Amino acid sequence: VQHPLNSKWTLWYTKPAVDKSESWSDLLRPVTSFGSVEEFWAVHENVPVPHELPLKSDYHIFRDQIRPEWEDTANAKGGKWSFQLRGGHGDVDELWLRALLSVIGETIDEEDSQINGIVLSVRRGTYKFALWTKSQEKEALCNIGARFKEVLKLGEEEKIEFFPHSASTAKHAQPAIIL
Ligand code: M7G
Repeated sequence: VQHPLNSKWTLWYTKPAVDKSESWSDLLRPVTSFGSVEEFWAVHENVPVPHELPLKSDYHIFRDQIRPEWEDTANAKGGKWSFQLRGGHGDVDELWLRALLSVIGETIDEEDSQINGIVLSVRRGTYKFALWTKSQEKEALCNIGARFKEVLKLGEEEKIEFFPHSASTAKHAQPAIIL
């Protein structure tokens, strides 16, 4: 018996560039899709966990038919709640799994979800978690952000930041909201 998820989801992977000639679109690839709890666990057991990923790689889990890019029409008017887990601070594998389950289990926002996907970026000295939303409706964003902090087990003093995708090409984008 399979337990269907609300949506079908696709796991994408960005591999690290080996030289500067490789563009973003050369590096980003869909890996696999899943539509049930059982299929999710089968995928999870067969891909590397975050601490095994190479520097400059990303995982992206997005609803089917949405590409993990600012340009996708589903993302264009939205943005991302971003959290940086710095070295030696918490267990990245456990937090990523918690975050993932909250997204595919739709426990972050109940009806009419604002969430399009979630991204993990492996960078020098830090793991970045980013929850991508389809709009920038302030009240909804603040509720989602508060839930995201619970899922990541963050204390009062630890901050998450919301960045509209419209600002993502700016050199030093400032967060629109800090929670
Ligand atoms: P990042 O992974 O968001 O930031 O983007 P970081 O590596 O500084 O942590 C890195 C680079 O990847 C960007 O400067 C873009 O060149 C490219 N890139 C990332 N995203 C999410 C997109 C996207 O959605 N669309 C396009 N066209 N390029 C992107």
